Amino acid sequence: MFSTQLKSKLQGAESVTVLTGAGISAESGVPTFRGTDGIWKKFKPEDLANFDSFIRNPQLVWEWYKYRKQLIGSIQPNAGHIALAEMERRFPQFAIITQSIDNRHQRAGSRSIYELHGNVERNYCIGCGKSFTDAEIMRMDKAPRCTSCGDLVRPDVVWFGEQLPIDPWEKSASAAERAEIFFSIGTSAVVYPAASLPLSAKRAGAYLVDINVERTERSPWAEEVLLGRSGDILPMLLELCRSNRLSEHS
Ligand code: BV8
Ligand code: ZN
Repeated sequence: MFSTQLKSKLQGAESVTVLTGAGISAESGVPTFRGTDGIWKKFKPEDLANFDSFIRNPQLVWEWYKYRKQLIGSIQPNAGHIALAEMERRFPQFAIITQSIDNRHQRAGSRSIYELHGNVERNYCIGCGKSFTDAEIMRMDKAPRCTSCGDLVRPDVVWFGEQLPIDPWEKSASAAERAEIFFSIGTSAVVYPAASLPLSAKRAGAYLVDINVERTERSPWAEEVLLGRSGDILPMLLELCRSNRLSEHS
């Protein structure tokens, strides 16, 4: 299944970078955005995940996010998340850039994570920035209001038309530049600027691997396309990474 080139790279690479999308959590039961079971099917991105819609109809947008918070809260990291958390310990430099907002990489034990599109477990007031936990939010009515200034509270996620958080973006861009191997996992690669990262990694000399159940926009650029579920493929890739690497370095 894996080329000898990838096998030798996994044995010797110093720096590996991973970009994950909604597909990494599909096997945990979280519907993806554009796949066959995609959550966008029922809704349209422009209707829900943007600031103007939120101001116009906060109840509807909060209904969608409360549904997703409940769904996400109940799911476990899958074998793919867990393999990535272990893989991080096998390389001197390893970073996960995620478009997912479900916090499952953290739950699986990964540490070096850059959240490009925020995290649905965090919420903040659009007026004074005060943060609110999910427990507080779930107790509030349809469109949660700030207990300090009375303004609307929103989920701490990046909506369409909104700029990505500067710090995770900058760290992601340099993690792409320094990668010897760049894995693009479970993403349709249609949302920018995240979708540009595999290309900048490749331009900087990375060995680009696309892992997905189907070919994507990025597949033509990839040195290797691994077709299959990330929960099946990632544990097999982990087997190919030398286990005693970090002990040599520490
Ligand atoms: C910005 C958070 C500007 C919210 C999300 C026209 C052309 C190009 C770009 C644009 C354009 N018009 C507008 C834009 C910009 C826009 C954009 O890219 N739009 C796209 C749709 C064309 N981007 C933005 O607006 C971004 N901001 O550009 O700001 C700016 C600049 C300067 C100053 C001010 C402003 C902000 C984008 C962030 C939007 N927020 N999420 C929320 O989640 O509620 S995006 C959303 O899509 C999620 O984050 C998701 O992760 C992301 C990407 O989707 P994927 O992760 O790839 O998921 P998808 O379902 O598409 O694919 C899943 C894949 O998994 C599939 O390929 C499937 O086959 C595979 N799969 C399924 N099961 C498995 C699997 N693979 C492996 N194993 C499995 N088991
Ligand atoms: Zn406030």
